[in-house]
Amino acid sequence: MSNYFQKDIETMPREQLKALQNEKFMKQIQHVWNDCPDYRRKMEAAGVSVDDIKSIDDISKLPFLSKDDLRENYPTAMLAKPLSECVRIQSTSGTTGKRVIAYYTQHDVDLWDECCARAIVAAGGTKDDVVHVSYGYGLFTGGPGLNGGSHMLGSLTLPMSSGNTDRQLQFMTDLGSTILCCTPSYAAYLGEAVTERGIKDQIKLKAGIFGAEAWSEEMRRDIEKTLGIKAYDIYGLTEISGPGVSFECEAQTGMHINEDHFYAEIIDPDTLEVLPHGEQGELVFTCLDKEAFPVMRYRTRDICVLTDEPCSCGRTHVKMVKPRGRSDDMLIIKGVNVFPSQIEAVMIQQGYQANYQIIVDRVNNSDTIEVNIEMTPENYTADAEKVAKMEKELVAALKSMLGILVRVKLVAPQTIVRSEGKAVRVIDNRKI
Ligand code: DLL
Repeated sequence: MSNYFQKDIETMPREQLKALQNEKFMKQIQHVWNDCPDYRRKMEAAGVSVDDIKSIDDISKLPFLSKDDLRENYPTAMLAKPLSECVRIQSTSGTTGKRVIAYYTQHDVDLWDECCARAIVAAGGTKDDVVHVSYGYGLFTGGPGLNGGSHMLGSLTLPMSSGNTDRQLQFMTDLGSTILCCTPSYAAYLGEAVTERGIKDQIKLKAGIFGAEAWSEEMRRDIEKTLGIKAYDIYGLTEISGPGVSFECEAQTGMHINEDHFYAEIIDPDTLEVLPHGEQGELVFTCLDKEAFPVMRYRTRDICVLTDEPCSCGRTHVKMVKPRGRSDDMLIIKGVNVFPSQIEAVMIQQGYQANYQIIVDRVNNSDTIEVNIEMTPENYTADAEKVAKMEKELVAALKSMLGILVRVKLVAPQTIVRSEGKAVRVIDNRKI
C-alpha cells in the first residue's frame, strides 16, 4: 500500500491532470509574456506571440532555452518577478561570472518543498521520521531542497550538510536518523564507514533518497546492504527548482515527474523534433507555475526516456528512466557539475595552454578526477620541487572554481597525444 503526500494530485486521472496542466500553462504563458522580457524577446525572435498559444498542445511553437541563454543575461536572466518579491536564490556551479542564478518567490519555495515532501513520503517517510540531510547546503539545491521537503512533512530534520563523516555517524546513531538524503557516492562512503566501525546495529536508517548524479543498480544494492536500507533515486536540476523534479516510488521502475508543476517533453537533440513517449532523447522541461524563474522548454541535456504506463504505486504521473548520459560534455563528479571548459579557463588564467586530458574514475564508489596538463615551453621545468609547487597552485585554482578536489599532474610540453579530429579531452572510466 503506497503512501502519498498529496494523494489527489499524485493519483489524478491523466485526463484531469492534462486539464490542470493546460490551465496552469495558459496562465504561465501570459505571465511570461507580460513579466519576463528575456523570454518574450526569444518568442518574438521566433515569430511567436502569446496569441498564437491556444492550449498546451501549442507548446512546440515556443522556443527552447539552453544553459547559455540563462548565462547570457547574468545575473537576472529569466527573472519574472521584482526582486522585492523573491525570497531566495540558488545557483549552479559555473565559470566565474557565468553561473545560472535561479530565483524563488515564497510560492516557488513552497512548490519545491512540496515536491521534495512527495519524494520523502514515497520513500516511506512520515512526520515521525528523522530525516538526515547530508547533501551540501548553500547555493547547491540538494540540502535546501530535501530540508524544505522534510520540514513541510513535519519530520525532524537534521541539516548535516556534506562532509565530516565522524559527525554524520555520531548524529545518525545518537539521534536515530531514519532517512538519509545525500549523493549516492556519499551514501556508499558512509556505508563503508559504518562497516569499518562495526556500528551497523546502532543505525536506525530505513531508507535513503539519493540523487544529483548517476548511479548504477550495483551501487544501489551495495548501499542497501551496507546501510541496511531501501535506496530511492531522486532527480532534479537547479534551473527547474532543484531535487524533486522527479522521484522514485516503491516500484522503483523509474522516477515519477511532478507533472502538475513540470511539463516534460523528449526531443531529438539534433533535429529538435518532439519524440513520443518510449523513445530515447533529450529531456525538456517547462515550469507550469513557478513565478520568479519560469523556465520554458528548458533543454536539460539529460538523455532519457518517458513512460506513461500505469504504475503499481497508483501514481499517475509519467516516469522517466534514470538519465542515460548527456547530450553535452558536462561531467558530474561527486554530484558537482563540471564542464571541461571550466578546467580550461583555469589553466589559461594560470598561464597554460589548452593541452590537457581529464581522467575520471570511480574508486570504491567514489568519483575521482585527475587532469594531466602540459607545461608550456616557457614554464617547463624538470625540477620536481618546482613542478609540485605549480601543481599545487593549479589544484587550488581548480578547487576555487569548482569546489572539488581535482588532482593535477603536469607533464612535459607536447606529450599529450594530439588528435586529428576532435580532441579527446575526457576519458571517463566509470562504469555506470
Ligand atoms: O543535482 C539537484 C539535485 C540535488 C538532484 C539533489 C537530486 C538530489 P544540479 O546541480 O543543477 O541539480 O545538476 C543537475 O544533475 O541535469 C542531471 O544531469 C544530474 N542529476 C540530477 N539528479 C540525477 C539522478 C541537482 N538522480 C544535473 N541521476 C541534471 C542522474 C542526475 N543524474
